[in-house]
Amino acid sequence: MNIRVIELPLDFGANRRGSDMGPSAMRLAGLKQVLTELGHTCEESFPGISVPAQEFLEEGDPQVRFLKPIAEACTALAERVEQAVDAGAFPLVLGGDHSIAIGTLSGLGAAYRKRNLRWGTLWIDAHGDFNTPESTPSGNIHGMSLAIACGYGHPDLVNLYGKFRKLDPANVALVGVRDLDPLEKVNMREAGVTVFTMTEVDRLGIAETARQLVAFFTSRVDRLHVSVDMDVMDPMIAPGVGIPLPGGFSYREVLLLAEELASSGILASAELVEVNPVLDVRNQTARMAVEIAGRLLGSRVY
Ligand code: 4U7
Ligand code: MN
Ligand code: MN
Ligand code: MN
Repeated sequence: MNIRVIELPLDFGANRRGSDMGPSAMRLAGLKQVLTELGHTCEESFPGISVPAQEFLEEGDPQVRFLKPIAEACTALAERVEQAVDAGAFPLVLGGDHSIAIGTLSGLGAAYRKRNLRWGTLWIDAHGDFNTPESTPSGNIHGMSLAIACGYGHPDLVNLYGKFRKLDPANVALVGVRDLDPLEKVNMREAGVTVFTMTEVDRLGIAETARQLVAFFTSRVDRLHVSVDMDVMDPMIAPGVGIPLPGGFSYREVLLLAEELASSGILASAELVEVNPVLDVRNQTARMAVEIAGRLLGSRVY
């Protein structure tokens, strides 16, 4: 497969600084070597998208902080993601905080719409990222990105890259969820997304959860996008994230899930976000992210 690596080093969708260094940390952790050793070719989306540091920017509306620069950067990302799909490459997007998914999902939405392909998204995250400017307790856009792609939120972001709904919430599943805000929960129920909370993963076990997720997507869509927020992991394994929450995925659980998704036959793009080297210990969160990328792109020991 031809993998096109697309970076968006942006951290102002979140409260804590530092996830803008995520792409460098994942490269340092050997991303390219891992993918090339699996037999893939790796190309760069060049030139990169340049993002101003937070110090140079106006926060603007406190309910949608840094809306303008995020919209700008996400538009540039959407273009690159669409071009990658057009070129027949596998887009691998590196963040950045999770607000960058607005760009990724917009680009995918545009690319699949013109091909008349059904597509869905698996959101692997401790959070729902389903807030709106009305429901958000923080004003941070990384807590709104999935809602935006499904058509709920600030019009400048919902209509970014075209006035159409980028992603059908009926084709969205979340897994690993263990912290939702009260109104965010209401938004998610209204939209009708499918949720596997961490409690459900505990009950079913990860093998059965993965089986059900693969069945869900293969029965509904032609193409699957996977968005991995590293805070889904247990902080013992991945401490380098902005919002560490106890009780997350173990090392083996996330890798089994990734392998099952790889064998679904419909995985067509992926995104790794919220790696924060400032908060990390010896780059282990970036190394974990690279392992996940390797499994998503098909490593088998035997
Ligand atoms: B992430 C939060 F209030 N829900 O909206 C919010 F708890 O991309 C957190 O998943 C959002 O890391 C987390 O600010 C966004 C908060
Ligand atoms: Mn997230
Ligand atoms: Mn999260
Ligand atoms: Mn919360």
